[in-house]
Amino acid sequence: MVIYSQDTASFDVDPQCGFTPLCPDELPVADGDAIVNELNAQAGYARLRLVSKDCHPAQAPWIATTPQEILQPVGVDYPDLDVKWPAHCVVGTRGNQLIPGLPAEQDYDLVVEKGMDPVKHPYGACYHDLSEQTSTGVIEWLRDHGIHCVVVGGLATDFCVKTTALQLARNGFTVVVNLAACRGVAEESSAAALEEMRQAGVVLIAASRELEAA
Ligand code: VGL
Repeated sequence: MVIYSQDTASFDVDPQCGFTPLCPDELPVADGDAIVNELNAQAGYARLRLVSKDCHPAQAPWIATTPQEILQPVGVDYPDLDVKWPAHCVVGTRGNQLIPGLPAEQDYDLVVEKGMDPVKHPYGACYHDLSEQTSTGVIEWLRDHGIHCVVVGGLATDFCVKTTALQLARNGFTVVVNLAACRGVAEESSAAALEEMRQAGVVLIAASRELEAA
């Protein structure tokens, strides 16, 4: 795939220790820390590089207190929450930090924080809520910077990467998901995510070697 770096951004979606085996008590995605080289490689094709971060509070209604609660619905009292998850990526903890080997936060062109509000647990990086009412500013920022194409990688394929890619595609960007720069929570939902992204017009590539600079 030919990439015009001038109008392309590389988007590292939630590449945080809390989604890797480095933090086994959080939400470890198998091999989640193995995405670093591919994220760094895809960024070489883009003029701008941004990163999103889950920045969760230590206590929230969506946090499962027992393993049995994981993936159970939070309940009707919280219209902007869906299911429960283990606590992860809490501000001020190691889980919140970027995976070692990625740039320091200040070296990204934009850092997008999400998930701070305890009654909201968004997956996509473009909106602060599941209902997509409140923008995080990513879409506006990309437009303001003349970006038309976004190369996406990160964690996890079946949740935050998928939702972010779909949001960008719906907003008119050409979206390329670099599968070598992603890992999923579960096999079945990751396969379904790939299909959903493909149907939305997202381009799936196996690895950054499929990119060609122009
Ligand atoms: C994620 C599940 C729960 C993700 C975040 O980053 O994909 N998945 N919270």
